[in-house]
Amino acid sequence: MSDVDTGTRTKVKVKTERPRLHKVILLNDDYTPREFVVLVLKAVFRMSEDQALRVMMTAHRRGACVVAVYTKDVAESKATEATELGRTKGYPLMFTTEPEE
Ligand code: TYC
Repeated sequence: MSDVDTGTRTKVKVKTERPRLHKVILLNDDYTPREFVVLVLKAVFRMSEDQALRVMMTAHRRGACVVAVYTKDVAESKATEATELGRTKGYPLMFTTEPEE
């Protein structure tokens, strides 16, 4: 039996989507010293003194500031590491994460 070739082909298109990035957000509080926030931003997020000061002051004035964006795993581990640094000193310093739109 001979099959009829309709000339129809199914093309498989491979679509690779980039992983969604997650923001690390610094939250303001009334107790953590400004210099300590700057120190943590420099140590964990490799910021310069200048960058760290700007981010700290933005969170201080507006309540929160986006620190950086990373893949989910990196964002979560950096937020935890930075929050832990505050805890070791008894400060309520808080970093959270959220997915980028
Ligand atoms: N508001 C704190 C103070 O006046 C400093 C501070 C800034 C704390 C930013 C947290 O995310 C923060 N000592």
